[in-house]
Amino acid sequence: PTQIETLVQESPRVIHLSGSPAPSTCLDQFGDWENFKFAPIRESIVSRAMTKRYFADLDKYAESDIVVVGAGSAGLSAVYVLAKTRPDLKIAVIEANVSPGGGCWLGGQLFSAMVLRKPADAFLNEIGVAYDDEGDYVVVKHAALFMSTLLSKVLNFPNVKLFNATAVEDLITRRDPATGELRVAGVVTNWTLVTMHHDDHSCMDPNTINASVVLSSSGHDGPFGAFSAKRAHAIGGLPKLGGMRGLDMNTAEDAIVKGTREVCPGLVIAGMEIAEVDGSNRMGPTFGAMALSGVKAAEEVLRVYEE
Ligand code: AHZ
Repeated sequence: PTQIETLVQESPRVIHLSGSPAPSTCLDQFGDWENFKFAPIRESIVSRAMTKRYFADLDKYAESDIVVVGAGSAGLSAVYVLAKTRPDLKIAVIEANVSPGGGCWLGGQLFSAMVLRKPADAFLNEIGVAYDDEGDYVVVKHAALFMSTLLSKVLNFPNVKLFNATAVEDLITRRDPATGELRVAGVVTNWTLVTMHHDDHSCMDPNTINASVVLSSSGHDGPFGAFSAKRAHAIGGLPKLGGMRGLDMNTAEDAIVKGTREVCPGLVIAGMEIAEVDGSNRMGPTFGAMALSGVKAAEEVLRVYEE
């Protein structure tokens, strides 16, 4: 049997259907629905429960060790490795969309399954996602299973804060007075809806986060994508942009992982954003390179951080 078939055969529900005792669930704590009542609440308590934590996080993460731009598959894979390896580092993740996860909630053409070429199966084993082993590649039954598992791990780390609905709209930079070299030293952020309306509203000042290293994984070019690559190029931190090329699965995935690196001092780029920098191909609906670009990016970020 495949791994998934084995899991299904061993699942408690199947054992229950075949006559064994039902597994214990939270259902055991309910049952008297006639007398059911929630604990009391006042509306202001709910507001304060959210806002005091959010503002404490804004205060805490204004000085971060690492800022990650974009909570897609590459960025979150990197955050997983970083947060697990270095629980002492503060990692702020900035995601423009309301929902984190980027472009990998579904497989190609909105089909469910997610394909990852080997050796990316090692990352699935690490985060505990089951798959069918098809030889040179593996298949997760639903891409959302991969993303939701990864998100649940990442969000459980105490040293990670996800600021979603928040766009990075500029880079903080320093120029070395002696060499003239540009160094990325953090990010400028704003609510995404504000960022989208700078042209028709005035005086909407941004926020800032200082960091030792910025990891950008904002995806391929689009209304928001490839943000840091394009901005670094515009301000002289990157000599040229290659522009993402057409689809070629075989070459694209190796190129993305190999190309994942510090592209200018203080700025590491991972995932499809690196295709914009290097002029490498896209790969379409196969996700091994995103996971392993994230793993390599974590290594690069720590190398830069420790310099
Ligand atoms: O919302 C974006 C997405 O969730 C977010 N993002 C982009 N610009 C941002 C900004 N500030 C904050 N300025 C920003 N967030 O970055 C995330 C990128 O996720 P993604 O899944 O698009 O990128 P990835 O490189 O992790 O994975 C790309 C996977 C591929 S390959 C491919 C193809 O070959 O056609 N298409 C996709 C989606």
